[in-house]
Amino acid sequence: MAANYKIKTLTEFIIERQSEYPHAKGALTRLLNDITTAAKIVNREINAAGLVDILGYEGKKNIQGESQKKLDVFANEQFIAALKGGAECCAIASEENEKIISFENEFSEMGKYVIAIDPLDGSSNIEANVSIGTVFSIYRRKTDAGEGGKVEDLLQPGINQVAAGYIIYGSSTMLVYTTGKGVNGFTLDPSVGIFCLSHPDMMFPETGSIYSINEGNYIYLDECIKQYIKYCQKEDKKTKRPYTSRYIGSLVADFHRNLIRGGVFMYPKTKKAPSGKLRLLYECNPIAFIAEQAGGKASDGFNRIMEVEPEALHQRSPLFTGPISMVEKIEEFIRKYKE
Ligand code: P6P
Repeated sequence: MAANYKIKTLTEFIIERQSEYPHAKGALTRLLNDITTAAKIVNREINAAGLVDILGYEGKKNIQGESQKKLDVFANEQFIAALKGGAECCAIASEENEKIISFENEFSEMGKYVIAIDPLDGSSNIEANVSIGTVFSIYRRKTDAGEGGKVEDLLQPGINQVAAGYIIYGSSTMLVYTTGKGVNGFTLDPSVGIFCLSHPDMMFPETGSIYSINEGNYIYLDECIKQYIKYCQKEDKKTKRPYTSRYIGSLVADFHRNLIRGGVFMYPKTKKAPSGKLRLLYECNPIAFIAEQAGGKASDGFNRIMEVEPEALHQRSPLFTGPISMVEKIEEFIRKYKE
């Protein structure tokens, strides 16, 4: 007799929680549905990428000066199209575009939300078949409705996020998101194209034994981070050290593994990247919102990531995120060995 259990779909889950957001009147629900619609299309192409000629470089460079892979461009186009057509969003800041994309049509101009998005983070891993991801933040617009969104609608501190999430395109495709009342994970059933609740109420373990950093940057790191890495590698039965080093070079994949198994992710400033590498708006802030809602912490080494006031769309920030105790230990080293 098959277990008679009820799978909860993302749509059912959002509707069930709708009562927690009376002011949203379904708009947030529609926004999240727009995002997951685009994610399903991107997922299909990623899974097919090995089969069709969609790998390889589009021949252009994005505003980061990085060669754009066709999937980057494709993913960016899908999320922009879905959000533009959804009429809830009046502007987007995307990693792939230097300026904001303001939606100037009669429906979108009445949209109350703006989105910061990295449509396909870690895309340099595509041909290595390593998990990659989409990362997004949702904010309420600050400017009055009636025209397309403005850059000031996007330059908001992370504490103003209404929702944030990531989609990880891996051995299974998952959506993990928060609206400020916990973190929930949904796994895509590709046979029917439905995201089903698979990881309710996700929380970091109290502490962890994984540290994630690109140790290839060792010679470019500040002394405090070198000392912390040595701390991780020292034996101590009480704190389960030496820790295990796990780093895949794809933020969403590294963060997701650490959220599930307990570990700290670090992308500090280096001599090569004096402000860190990761982008505040569409990488650090959404990850920070999820981390905090999962009982963890996200800092730039000195400040809570979500309290940093953005000054530019693509500004970078150092990022340390994971269980509170692990992030605080790093901050202790940063204070102790500050140069
Ligand atoms: P590095 C991918 O390019 C990315 O933006 C993040 O997904 C990832 O965490 C980081 O860069 C990896 O950078 O310098 O270690 O290769």
